[in-house]
Amino acid sequence: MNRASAALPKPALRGTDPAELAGEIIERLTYRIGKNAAAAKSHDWLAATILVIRDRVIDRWIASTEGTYQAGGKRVYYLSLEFLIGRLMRDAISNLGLMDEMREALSSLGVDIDLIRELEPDAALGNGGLGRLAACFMESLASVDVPAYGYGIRYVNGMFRQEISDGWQVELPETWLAHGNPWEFERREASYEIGFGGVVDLAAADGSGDHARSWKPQDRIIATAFDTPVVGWRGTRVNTLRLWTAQPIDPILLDAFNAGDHIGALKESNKAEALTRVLYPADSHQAGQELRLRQEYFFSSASLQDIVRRHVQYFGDIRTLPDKAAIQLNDTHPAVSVAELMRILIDLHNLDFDEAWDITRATFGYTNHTLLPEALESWPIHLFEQLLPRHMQLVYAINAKLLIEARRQHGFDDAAISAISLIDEGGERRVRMGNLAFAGSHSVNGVSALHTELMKETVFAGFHRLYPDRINNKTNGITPRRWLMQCNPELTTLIREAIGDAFLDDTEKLRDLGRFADDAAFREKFAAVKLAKKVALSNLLRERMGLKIDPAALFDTQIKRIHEYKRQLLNIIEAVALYDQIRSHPERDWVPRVKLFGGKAAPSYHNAKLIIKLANDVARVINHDPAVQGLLKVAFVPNYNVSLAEMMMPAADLSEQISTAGMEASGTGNMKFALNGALTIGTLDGANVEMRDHVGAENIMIFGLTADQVGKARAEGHDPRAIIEGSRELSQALHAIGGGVFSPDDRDRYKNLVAGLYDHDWFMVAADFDSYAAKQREIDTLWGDRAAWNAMAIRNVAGMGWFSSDRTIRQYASEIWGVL
Ligand code: B1N
Repeated sequence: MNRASAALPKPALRGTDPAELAGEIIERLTYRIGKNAAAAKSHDWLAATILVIRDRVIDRWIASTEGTYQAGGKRVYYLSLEFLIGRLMRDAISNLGLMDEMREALSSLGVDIDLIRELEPDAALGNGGLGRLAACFMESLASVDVPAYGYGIRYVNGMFRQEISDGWQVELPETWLAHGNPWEFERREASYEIGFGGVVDLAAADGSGDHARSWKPQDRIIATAFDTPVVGWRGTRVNTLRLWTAQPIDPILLDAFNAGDHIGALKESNKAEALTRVLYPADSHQAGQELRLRQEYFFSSASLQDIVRRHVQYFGDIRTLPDKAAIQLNDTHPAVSVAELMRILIDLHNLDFDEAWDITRATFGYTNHTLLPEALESWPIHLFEQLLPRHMQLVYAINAKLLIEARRQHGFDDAAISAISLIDEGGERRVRMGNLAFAGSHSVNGVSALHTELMKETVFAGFHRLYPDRINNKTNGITPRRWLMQCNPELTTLIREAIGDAFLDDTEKLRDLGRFADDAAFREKFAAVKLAKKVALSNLLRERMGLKIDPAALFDTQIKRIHEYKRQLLNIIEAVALYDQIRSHPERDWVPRVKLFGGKAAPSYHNAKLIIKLANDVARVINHDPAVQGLLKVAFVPNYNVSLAEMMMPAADLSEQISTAGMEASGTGNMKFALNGALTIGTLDGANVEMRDHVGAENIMIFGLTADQVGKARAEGHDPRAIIEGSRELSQALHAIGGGVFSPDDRDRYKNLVAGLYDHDWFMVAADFDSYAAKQREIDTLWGDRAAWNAMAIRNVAGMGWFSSDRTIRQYASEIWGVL
């Protein structure tokens, strides 16, 4: 049905008056939920409220989509296996500018919007920074008015819920869809067949026969789209996040069922269901199972088919694809898309290889998010070939073209050839997804200046020699809507009173706040906002975990995935050293501190889980020791997620960004803290380097080895044992931990963890300890001069405007995608 829509009636646009909103909420409650106000529970009010705000979103969604079709311009496609979105209601209300109206409407019905909004489950379809970045990017794409689609998987079980039991992490499934999801719309017409396995007809594939039938998959599955609208700031534009779910072609094998095989009859159903069931919970680590590769191909193929179908439908000629579509690969997880587009162009659209290759490279861009060797994706040839036989052929063909060019035109020797090859020949032969993504893209970017330089020097040095213009930097950013205006309306109001409203649309205007650092009255108000956020967090932690903390203490916070390179261990060891010092010198003027930790460990990551246990063991001992006099508290906050981050970022005084230099690609939590007025203690790693440039070196606490020094120490061999023995503080703390002072029930629990520091200390914990501890004592002193502290915090807020994801997206748009 394609009727001229102008001739058909249109719904009246929805109003924004509080009385009208209240009336509609009652209407939805009655006719959609089936309850009257007297019987309605909090979750019913939430559902009715979402339906009302959703209508306003839909009005703009349809307008945006119509506008895009009419303009016929280029669209951006962001392919990501993770979108860590969090709650959506406040985001939608706030971006539509209806917060006051909605609050009033609900309050006229006797409902507190702040209470019901907490009932919305987090959409946690991601692990950490990479997934949250994708969510910030979606919001910024809409805010800066770029027509864009996000493509991903509609996991039934997203990130696991973390419980802490006897100090250990326990993983439980989180069922965010259990009570339905009012934000999604199934699009039955957007359905594609995805094949796996089978054989390739060789005669057909070599260019002679019928291309379309060269691959005969053995298994087939249907991908169906679910669309979620993403509202930009001030509702300017609403884009689509399209998530795929898998369905069987035959839901039930009736022959089998009728023959009495009731379980076998559901085989296809179960297979399909398993595919989009669960998010792999490994962050910065390769998830090596076959199911993961199936997920990657499933969503890549569905997205590519959808993009190509849309293009051909509207523009007719597949050859103009790069003029109308920019596809960004969020890390290598969708890298098989490069081979999939080649297959579609060659096998289904009959293009020759070279032409298909030009189109492919002109269409794709690839963002790298990590250089950690254990996170670089590669798949065993046999697995790849068995699951995707046609794609395997294409990978070989691409490789041949690449390596011949490198050898003949650039004189690459054997070592240089093997470094850029799409096939890793060391040991079991594997397909290197990073090299495939690099070769198949016209742009390859890192996520901070330092990370991008390291890409050129290390993992992609060979490719950089071959294509010196391809690698570029796009420093990450965060959306100031969620990470300032929504999570900290109090600070937002204070800033508006000081410098006006311009920063709401252009965060670089926050610069104007800098002059208020010297204004004593403003500093007082700024400190009052911070204290209010600390009180709110203290209340939450008391309710949730029975934790009692003093809001007047220095809140020292490290929240992020648990990973050895992020060095939560360094922070814990320093807590132990401080504990020793407080006990030895109770007469000194110690600064009351609360050390807060939060974060999830990959379920199979032994040391990360042990570090969680250690934080809890250390917390138990320190928090119960009367000799500490409450001057130091340590707490591990369970189930860190987006919603908890929204409470913890605004309440922090000190932000811990202490990764081993050269290992954190960017970090984005670092930006959220500083934007909310925390000072940073950090290494010169990732985006910390650029944060220092923007807030001023005198307003950030930098310590430790540089990336160059870490590289040298590792290359030349360093002696952690000598370092430890040379530091009284460190050796005492390690002695206590390793000897079982914090684990009397199992004295050897941390023996190996500590032995690792003496033996190799890959993450330079020992090497950086003294400089870290000294910096912490400087921080104690600074805290004593609260005027100076607050002035620095204000200068941090003032300097963070550049780290808006609007800026990042504008750079992608103009420098990579050719839109804007
Ligand atoms: O991506 C973030 C960066 O800010 C962080 O520094 C970086 O660690 C993070 C495999 C990853 N890199 N790689 C991953 C996640 C899941 C997975 O299965 C790798 N995450 C990052 C945004 O740029």
